[in-house]
Amino acid sequence: MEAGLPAEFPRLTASGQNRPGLGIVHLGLGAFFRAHGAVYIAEAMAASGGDWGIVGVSLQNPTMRDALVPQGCAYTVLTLGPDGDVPQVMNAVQDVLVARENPEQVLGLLADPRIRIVTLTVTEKGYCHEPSTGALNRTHPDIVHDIANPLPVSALGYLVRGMQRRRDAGLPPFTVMTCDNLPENGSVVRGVVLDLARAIDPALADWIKTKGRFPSTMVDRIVPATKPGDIDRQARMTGQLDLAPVMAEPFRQWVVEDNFVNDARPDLGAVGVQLVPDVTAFEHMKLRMLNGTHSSLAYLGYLAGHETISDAMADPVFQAYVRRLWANEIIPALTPPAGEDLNAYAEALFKRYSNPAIRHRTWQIAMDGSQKLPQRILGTLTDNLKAGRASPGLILAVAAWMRYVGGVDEGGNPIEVKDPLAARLRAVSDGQSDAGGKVAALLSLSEIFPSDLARALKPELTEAYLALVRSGARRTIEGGAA
Ligand code: CS2
Repeated sequence: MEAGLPAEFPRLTASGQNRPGLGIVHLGLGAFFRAHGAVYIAEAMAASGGDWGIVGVSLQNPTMRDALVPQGCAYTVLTLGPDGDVPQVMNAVQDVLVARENPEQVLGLLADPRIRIVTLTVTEKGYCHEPSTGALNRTHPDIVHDIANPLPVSALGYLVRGMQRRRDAGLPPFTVMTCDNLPENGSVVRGVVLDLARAIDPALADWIKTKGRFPSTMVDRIVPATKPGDIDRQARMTGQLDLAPVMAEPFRQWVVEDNFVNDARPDLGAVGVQLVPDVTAFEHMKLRMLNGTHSSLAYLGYLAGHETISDAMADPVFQAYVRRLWANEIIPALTPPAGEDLNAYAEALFKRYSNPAIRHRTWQIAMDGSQKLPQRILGTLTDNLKAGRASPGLILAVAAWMRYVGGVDEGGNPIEVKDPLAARLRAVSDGQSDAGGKVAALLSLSEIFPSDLARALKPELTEAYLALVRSGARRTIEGGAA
């Protein structure tokens, strides 16, 4: 047992009740899926039966397996609401594998006829695509590796080689259901899977194209990374030690395109999942209204010294800023999905962000900005430019990202920038001495910024960047420009 853990509590164990048969492999088992998709799937099995037990796969890191397997893969979801914390022990996960340790075992499982769905949360960068175009990055080292080797390293490699084994065994493909925050995420994963399959075996690409199903999904629940103190808190609350609890807000939503191989899926409709023919409008609403403002609050909030989103939301300057973003810049560029009122959605987000029990660090959300900005912020900026609508708040957010990736905060302290392009971003920014040069150099990264948008944004972005350097994030927002 690690030092400092509450050793007086017995370890959580899986309940003795009948466990479901296997049906799903999940690639990238982290906190989010365990508090979102896995909860819905467990509830769907409880409501309507079906064998949809989940095997989680970590691609690289054994930490999740090492925490979960000794406790029978059970874990606690602690819902942190205004009325207190509510623990719920989940038993839907049946096993956890580490792909890097045993790729053959993972491929064998993907070719198992019991597996009918592969779900994914591998974050934006896990799709090895160019965020601005959606095309597979054929020079990505993992993709170069997976084209040349039958034992893959990337999530996409596992999907393609898993499909290959199923085709060779005369089985139908599994449905690929991505749960990552990308627009038209089903089309994105379908596109990169087909690109990779074509490079490996063109006939396989045709087979996947005809028989494969890649439903798009909109996923939503705020689930900050579990912190060491959370383990202690969970143990004191339930009397059992869980080395992998997850902390989540009460709200959750899942909108799924009803498009599965042989219609085989858990009875998600029975537990509040919205099954629809087209998810696009829901994805745009969520990615722009939630994730777009999350990222804006993350960069500006971090620079202003706010550790979490709820800290930023306790600051009236940030409250007014986020309300202006929704009202003046984001909502006017959206088409509401059927049954949604965007003003009410914004009001609900305001309350969700303000929940002080959720300690969601601005630093965590600031991660991987190069992969997030296009769908969260740049799409709205493009639409606003076309409509002749001003976007001072979102432009300030992009300027704050530029400041942030420069790697030095407003007090002159280093920032630990986590991003697949971190080294390049830093070099590009350091290579220029003045604000105009830095902004222009960062805008020239075509995998993030389409060239038309870059050209149009440059003057205002340079102004905003200069204001951040001169006055700091909080005073710049307060000064009213944004
Ligand atoms: C956040 C999301 O970390 C981030 O970038 O914006 O994880 C966000 O909390 C979820 O998408 C909420 O559904």
